[in-house]
Amino acid sequence: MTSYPAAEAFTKSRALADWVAECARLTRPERIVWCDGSEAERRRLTDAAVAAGTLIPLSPEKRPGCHLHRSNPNDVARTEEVTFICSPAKAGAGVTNNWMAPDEAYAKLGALLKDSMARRTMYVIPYVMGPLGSPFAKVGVEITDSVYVALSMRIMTRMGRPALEMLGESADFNRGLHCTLDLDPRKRFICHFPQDNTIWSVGSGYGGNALLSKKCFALRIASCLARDEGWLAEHMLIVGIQNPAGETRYLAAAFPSACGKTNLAMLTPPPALKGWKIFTVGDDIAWLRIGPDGGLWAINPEAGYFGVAPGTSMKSNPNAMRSVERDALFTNVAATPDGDVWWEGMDAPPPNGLRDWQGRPWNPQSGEKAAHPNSRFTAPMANNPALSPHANDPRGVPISAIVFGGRRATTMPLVLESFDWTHGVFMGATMGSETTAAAAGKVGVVRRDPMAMLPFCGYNIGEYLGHWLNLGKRLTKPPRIFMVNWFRKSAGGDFLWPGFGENLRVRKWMLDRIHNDGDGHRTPVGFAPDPAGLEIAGLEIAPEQLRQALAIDRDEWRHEIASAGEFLDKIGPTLPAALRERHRALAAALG
Ligand code: OXD
Ligand code: MN
Repeated sequence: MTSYPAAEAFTKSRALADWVAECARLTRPERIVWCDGSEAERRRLTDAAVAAGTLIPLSPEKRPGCHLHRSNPNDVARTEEVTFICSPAKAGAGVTNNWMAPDEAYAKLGALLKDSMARRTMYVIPYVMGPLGSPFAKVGVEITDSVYVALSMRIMTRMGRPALEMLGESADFNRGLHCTLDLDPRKRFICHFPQDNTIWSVGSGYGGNALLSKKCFALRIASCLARDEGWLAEHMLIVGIQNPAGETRYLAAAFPSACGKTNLAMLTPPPALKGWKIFTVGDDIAWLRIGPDGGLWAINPEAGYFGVAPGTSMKSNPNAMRSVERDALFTNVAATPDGDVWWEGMDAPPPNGLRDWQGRPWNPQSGEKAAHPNSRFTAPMANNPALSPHANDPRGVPISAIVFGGRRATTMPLVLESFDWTHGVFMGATMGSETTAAAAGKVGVVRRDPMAMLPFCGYNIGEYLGHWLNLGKRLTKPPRIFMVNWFRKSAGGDFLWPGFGENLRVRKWMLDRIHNDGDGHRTPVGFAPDPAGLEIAGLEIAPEQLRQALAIDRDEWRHEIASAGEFLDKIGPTLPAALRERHRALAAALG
């Protein structure tokens, strides 16, 4: 008979003690470890992970406090096809989610979880999403058999004792049960039970599937809590922009994966825009609430970055490179012989003697990537030189503008401002990104991804859009809503806009529109900048190229609105009538 430490030594919450005991009865771990978030615990867990071969220490000179993790090659990304919303009724999950009946999911995963932690350690990880003391903040507890998850949660959340203090005697916490099992993909399921504030995840150790604080809690479950409590949980970065006069305004921006969200959150201003500064509040998730002033306020619920490594360099994102200099965890990147890491798109050419993400000797003739295309870094946000002084502010930051963006080679101009909140919601609801040449045979096909939440909205997408519209009615000082596209191409296939740090020029236009009545003209599809209204001093761009980047082509837009309409049709009866109406009006305006 196994004896476990008494839960009362760690928590005053009867509900938490009971739930941990229930999970232990189901999974039968050899040991239970309650994580306190201390430095001593970090050392203990790291030593255990190194001894087990889960983590490989990197050079203390080159990457102090950093480790490399190699995952099972079959377990390298989020698995949307086995991710389920287990709401009581199928309609609750809507057309964009997979649904499984809650009883069926509990039974199916319960059978897999039975005795699954035998001869293993169960880590109990209490954590807070949001700044400590913030009215936005929420407690979660993840139970896992993975030391990699425990160490990652330490970076990504405010983990340990503060969470138990915040919870006190309450039963109000997210219950996340995770077990790696044997990583057989046939036994991989990520199930969400919004009605129970519960997540069960089995068969994967990958970040988005296994760090339950992130996509599972802070987006899928939190979007349901937000619907019920009157706020928003969004797949958005939050960034502060300080002008030369020292005034800082904040934007929240939603982009689908692989559209440069982390880069935009950490952008370095171009030399020509002297005196401008950028501050990162968050790079992936925003929780937004109506503030006492009637405006929208946002926090980043996370405490770290789980960023895509390939393509990150001193040129594309120096602040990210600085963030991974120490105390970072790398997953599935390549390893150099002197204990450093490497990935495609890093500044230096690949050194000799490289090992690829699976630990195999690699050279440029190997014919495969050295780092997995979805290899990641996990780094504390405190490492970011551009971290906002308000990243830990319990009040959050006031949002001046919401930005939606995708990867579009055609149609979408560099920037557009919506006519009003409802039109902005329409823009977000119908936003899309084009598939790239990598997705066989489907170049240029637009995948609609409403508010970049397609894989992350925990309930019916039509109701979600209705929730956005209702929230707008309660805002007396609503942020303005914009749409951007950094990826438009010329007929010859070249990008029309230089991107990266130069994107600050577009944000400057937005802020001018909001705060100084900046220039812009009305088009059938939104307000657009006059070419002279966009600050281009110090930028080498031919007037014709800029004209093309900003152009609104009626034929392209007729096609766009028809295709957006097909998507709205798929949502079915829960689609708010106001969005259907906007669609009709736009189609009519385009003739
Ligand atoms: C994502 C991520 O997949 O942030 O969007 O990891
Ligand atoms: Mn993301």
